Amino acid sequence: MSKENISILVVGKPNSGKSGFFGQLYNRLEYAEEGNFAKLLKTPENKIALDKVTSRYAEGKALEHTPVGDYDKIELSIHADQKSLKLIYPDYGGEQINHLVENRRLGNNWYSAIQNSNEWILFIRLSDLNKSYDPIQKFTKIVQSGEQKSKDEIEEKLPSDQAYYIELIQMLLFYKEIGFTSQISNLELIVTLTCWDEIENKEEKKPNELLKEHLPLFYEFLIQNWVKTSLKVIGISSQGRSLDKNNGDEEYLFEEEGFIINSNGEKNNDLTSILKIVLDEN
Ligand SMILES: Nc1nc2c(ncn2[C@@H]2O[C@H](COP(=O)(O)OP(=O)(O)OP(=O)(O)O)[C@@H](O)[C@H]2O)c(=O)[nH]1
Ligand SMILES: [Mg+2]
Repeated sequence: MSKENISILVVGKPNSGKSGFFGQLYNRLEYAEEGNFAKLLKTPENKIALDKVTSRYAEGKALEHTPVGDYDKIELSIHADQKSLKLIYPDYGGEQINHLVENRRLGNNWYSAIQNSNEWILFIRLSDLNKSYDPIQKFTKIVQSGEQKSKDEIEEKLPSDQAYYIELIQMLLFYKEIGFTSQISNLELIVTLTCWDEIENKEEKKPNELLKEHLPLFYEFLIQNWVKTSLKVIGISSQGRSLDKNNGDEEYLFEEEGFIINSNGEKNNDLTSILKIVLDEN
């Protein structure tokens, strides 16, 4: 793929760390330090969501869920290694992504964001897997509500995380009008394991090994359908560590927190180095 005019679409379920990532990346780009890999090209038109992140982190507090329909689209125009990149996040709260998988429907804004993108970043928070589709929880709810359903009917409504992500990618590819006749090489996919700080038993493991361990079917789906060089798996922790929603941590310095783990498992404290990965420069 030509690495000019890169337009990256960031996609992730609710609670996967999207707002935190954009807020922290924006801060690093805006107040770029000397050695940082990338800089902000222009101030984004819509900064409300980004400023909200900064003010929560300034108080040392965890972020609130992005209300559905609260924002339009966040777009960061970036300059990195003499190239222009655009990072796009159609932010309506991650429910829009659930909506796409559950109803196979997509709003117009999403449609054009998918059409105009030539690179995707998919956020997956491993520590959050199975929560929204926890079979026991759903079964308990059905029993409590007194609904009479057969076992098959119940199981039908329980897409596993693996099925969810496969379906999501298939839906996005459908709207991008890319088929499976040959392995995909013209659309780069960066699977990003978010909130890396809270992943357990990760010592010595590379991001792709963790993805394979936690979502083996989805991993297999990806490596079968993507050309090796167009698929990357990395890790990120934009917040750096856990915070509480109500009790602010006075010692938390958001300017110094956050890191990236590249596909070789190497850590970099410069959050803007994610763009180095996008540009295939590490
Ligand atoms: N431990 C840890 N927590 C994080 C990190 N990034 C975000 N969080 C927390 O995880 C929760 C979800 O993060 P958000 O960035 O709001 O996630 P989102 O994808 O925007 O979620 P929606 O707005 O619901 O779609 C918040 O409480 C954050 O404070 C991280 O790197 N590490
Ligand atoms: Mg959000």
